[in-house]
Amino acid sequence: MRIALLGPPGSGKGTQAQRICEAFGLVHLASGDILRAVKASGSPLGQKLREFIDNGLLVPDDFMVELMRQNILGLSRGFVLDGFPRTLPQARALSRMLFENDRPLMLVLNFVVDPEALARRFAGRRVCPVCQAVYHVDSQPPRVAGICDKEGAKLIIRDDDRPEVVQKRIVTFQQTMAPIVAYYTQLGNFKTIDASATIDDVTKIVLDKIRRHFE
Ligand code: G5P
Ligand code: MG
Repeated sequence: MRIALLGPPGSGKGTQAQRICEAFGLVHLASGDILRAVKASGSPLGQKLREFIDNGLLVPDDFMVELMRQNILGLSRGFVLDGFPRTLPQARALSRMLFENDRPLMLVLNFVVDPEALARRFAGRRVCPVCQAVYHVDSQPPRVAGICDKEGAKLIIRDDDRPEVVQKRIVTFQQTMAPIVAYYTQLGNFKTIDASATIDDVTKIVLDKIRRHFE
């Protein structure tokens, strides 16, 4: 299976991608996680990326496509893309690179969440600085408050989850998503998911859609 998840910041792409990968034995490729790992390295490239990510701006397409190419083309298993593609040039470049390798994208799931639910998700999101696992203080709390279940590390609030940056990220999403949705609608294999419910309920909907698509 080769699947891509689209949806606004905070819509649950990362959370659901993790569950899809566990259910079907796929590799989770989250563009944001890959970028944050480079950012955290403190290298000159990491410093440069910080200027985009922490200000809610998109990293330039050419760089993004090359970074994801390096991560995607070495894979022998199926994958779930989370956060990529995010612009029409990225979507087209992805189609080209997968087509050249005879491994086209098989399904695109578009997560739609009402704005009030999104705001609640941002307000309570906490992440592990080591493994990037995602939690929510109410709906997906860790076993011990403030501590990652897997790493034992102290959970943090993402640098780009400050309200003013969240607002910018949502506007950026609204400005760039329509052409991608049109592109994948025209190609087919495009399904919309109402992702406003609880995490477990959304997982059921998502896994069910995937099973039906591939049966
Ligand atoms: P990212 O890292 O790709 P975004 O903005 O696309 O960031 P984000 O914020 O990571 O997306 P998400 O993954 O969609 O959100 O959501 P999540 O973290 O799983 O869930 C959010 C919260 O809601 C959590 O607390 C979770 O517990 C809860 N939750 C999840 N699912 C559900 C549910 O079903 N129900 C309920 N009730 N709760 C739920 O990108 C970051 C930056 O990197 C750069 C850009 O600068 C970007 O701003 N970047 C790129 N730039 C250019 N091109 C690209 N392709 C780029 N990719 C990243
Ligand atoms: Mg994410």
